[in-house]
Amino acid sequence: MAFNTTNPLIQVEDDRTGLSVETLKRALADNLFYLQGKFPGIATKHDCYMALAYTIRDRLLQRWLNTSQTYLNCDNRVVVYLSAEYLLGPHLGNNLINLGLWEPVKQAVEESGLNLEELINIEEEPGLGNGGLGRLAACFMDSLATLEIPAIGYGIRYEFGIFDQEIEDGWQVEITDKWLQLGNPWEIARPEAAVLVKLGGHTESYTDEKGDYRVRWIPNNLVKGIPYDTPILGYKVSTANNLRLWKSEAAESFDFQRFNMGDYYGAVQNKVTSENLTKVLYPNDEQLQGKELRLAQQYFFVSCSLQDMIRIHLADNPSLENFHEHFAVQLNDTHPSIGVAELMRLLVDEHHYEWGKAWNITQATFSFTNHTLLPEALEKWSLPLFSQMLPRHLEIIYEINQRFLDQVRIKYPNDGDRLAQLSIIDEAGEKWVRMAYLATVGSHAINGVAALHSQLIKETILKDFYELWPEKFSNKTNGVTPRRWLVLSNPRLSNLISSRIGEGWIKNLDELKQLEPFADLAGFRQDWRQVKREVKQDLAHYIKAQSDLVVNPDSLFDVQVKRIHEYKRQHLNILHVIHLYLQIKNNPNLEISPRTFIYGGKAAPGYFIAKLIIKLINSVAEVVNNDPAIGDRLKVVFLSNYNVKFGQKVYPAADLSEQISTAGKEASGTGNMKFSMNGALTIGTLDGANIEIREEVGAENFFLFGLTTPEVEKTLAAGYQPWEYYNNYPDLKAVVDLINSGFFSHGDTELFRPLMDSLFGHDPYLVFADFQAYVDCQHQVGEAYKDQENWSRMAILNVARMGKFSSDRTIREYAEDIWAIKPVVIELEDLCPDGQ
Ligand code: GPW
Repeated sequence: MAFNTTNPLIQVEDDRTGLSVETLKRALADNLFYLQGKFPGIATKHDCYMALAYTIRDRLLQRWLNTSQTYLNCDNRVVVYLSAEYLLGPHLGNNLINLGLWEPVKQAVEESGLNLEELINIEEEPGLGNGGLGRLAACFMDSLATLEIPAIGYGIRYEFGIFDQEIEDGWQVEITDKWLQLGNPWEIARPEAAVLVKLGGHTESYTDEKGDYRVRWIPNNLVKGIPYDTPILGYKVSTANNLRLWKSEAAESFDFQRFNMGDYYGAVQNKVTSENLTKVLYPNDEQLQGKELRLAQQYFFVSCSLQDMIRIHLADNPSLENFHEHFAVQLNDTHPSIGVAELMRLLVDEHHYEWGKAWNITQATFSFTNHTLLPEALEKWSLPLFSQMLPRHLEIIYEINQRFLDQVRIKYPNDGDRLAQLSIIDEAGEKWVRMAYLATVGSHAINGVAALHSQLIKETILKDFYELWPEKFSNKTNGVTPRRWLVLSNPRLSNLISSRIGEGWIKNLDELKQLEPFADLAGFRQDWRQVKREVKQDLAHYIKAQSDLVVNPDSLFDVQVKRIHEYKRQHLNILHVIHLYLQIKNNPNLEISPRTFIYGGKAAPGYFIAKLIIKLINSVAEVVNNDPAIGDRLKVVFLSNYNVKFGQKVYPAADLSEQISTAGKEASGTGNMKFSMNGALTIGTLDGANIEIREEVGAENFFLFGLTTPEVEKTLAAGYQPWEYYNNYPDLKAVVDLINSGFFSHGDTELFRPLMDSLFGHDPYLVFADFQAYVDCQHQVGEAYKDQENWSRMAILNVARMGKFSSDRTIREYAEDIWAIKPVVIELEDLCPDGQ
């Protein structure tokens, strides 16, 4: 056997690194036998998937090791992304794309009598996030690696990720996600790098040998954090950054201590508590629950990560004085913001830095991204809960707050109101720790995720902070990775694009601009429609398999996929469906563009109205889909268990992207970008990144409707009267009356009452106020779709103008403006240049 590996110094069998089809086939068979313990004859599809996954992992290990070695050997700055969520999606297909191995692997798999697509589909996706925030973290990890930026992602290895959704009798049912059940070939546990995290107890002051006043924290529980590492490959570069996720375990020594004192129950109880810490992801998107376990999760992963960084730093630095030069730490919303107090504790209590010095290091280390203005999502922890779990951190936060407010006092003497408004501790009634304030005070940079949102941050939730430090605030409009969201998910369109403008756009999305002239070529538009038609056909097959519904691939695919939320207004969408239904019923010969309405999204298990919206959609579907008078002019389908995997099927097949949140409520949105990148046109409000998408693609290629943010505010301030809209707009009245009559609920007039009550009673999302504008705009959409040539033209221009919305652009902006970091090229050849 030859030893021609890519690394001449590491002699391993070429079976593990070779890239020829023959070698890949042999590796597949070997892994099936040696790792899965199966012969081909008795192997399950999952065994084959595992064998293939290990085959690919072998071929990326060199990149992974070289990357971490390179980062250790040189004194580079490293970006640390701290996020409680990473919604990664399946790894296999993405890794094949990024390694450039799709073709040989496909051939090897086929020659082994298997089907690559089928194996890729078997992978259980790591659903370690709720929605946009977690998916953004995953896109950022992809872009960081592709841009060859040294980066570590830290997070939580939830044993149970976001629940699986099933629909029973139209209602959402939650099923436990068991993504780890059959093993995870992409992670490597590193028990040797475990760390200990304290919880609870009390603090004591003492004087050290030098006579200095110090505080020590005597916890009543100790938890062990075990890191699990997953490689994140860049696209066609040698960089493979590390995603390090922490799993909690009981710290045995602590148990023994208790056990010896006779507290057997207490010892076992602590073990249970410790192991529960990372069991399950809280399934609430943008809804604070205030649960103790959630705070423990946040503190646990942040403490593990900071301790890990300190260990890495001290391995080749004499002190922590230059810690902030080594690490730029980005806080993904407030979920990891306890890190500000934790780094202070580590520096002051454990490494004996003087407060002022520690504070400078801390502020220079952290920067903070806010992702929402919704009041119910702004994290605050009750003081009693906080002090019970993190007594030392509360003391530190008091000290941070006092010193901060002293500064404010100097700048604004005699302004008690301002002090109360800026205080990290909310003392108006019940006392709370305001985490966005802690993050803001502890960071040198604060950003929002789209232009409008960044502006609103400065005018609303962080207004007083903006007045203090205007220079800290900036905008970083979100983006998405074109590797997963175009190359992997839409190979047909990707190939069509590349056939005309080459493959440069995959790494430099601005190159899509070169497509613009093709919009005027009838032949290209024809090819474009052909691709869209095939992709829609694929989705139609999927819909048939999942819900036994036949949909027409020539109908307009009108899609809304995202978490179910009142502010995202899935109910506005279904009201329009009912309106169209009534139009046809009242005018049986009405010629409308046939439409297929596709919905997908999970509701937080405790969010009753969101679950009722799902029930309404399914109830309308049942009636509309089975009414012979409608034929195939309208079909409505709610596809269950919307996740990354399903997103990859649905974005490419959409004609129309529903981005209809109440203006001012959706911080950015990222689904809007994925749709547009795949050639869907948008119907949307002037909210979040919709505004910038419209600016890029041109107002004439975007269906705009609805109140603007100032109009929303004005309407609410004037005392919004939903009844007036109901009385003044006959189309709205007809739709609402039909629901209330029990038409969609087998005569039950009570079923949808809570939803109707909220729309009539207290609706901060102004559904009725935007109804008529939405219906009118949808009418224009339907008319526009009749002109297929022009529709294709608009779709091509949408794609051609999406360059801005690559997460590569976003990451470049963070790298330049906030992190001050440069790429480091990883060489595959010299892992150990000195032969160490
Ligand atoms: F509340 N987002 C989310 F700000 O998906 F933390 N979950 C969340 O818990 C929050 C925000 C949080 C989303 C925003 O809703 C969306 O507009 C944005 O595009 C996305 O975060 C990424 O920035």
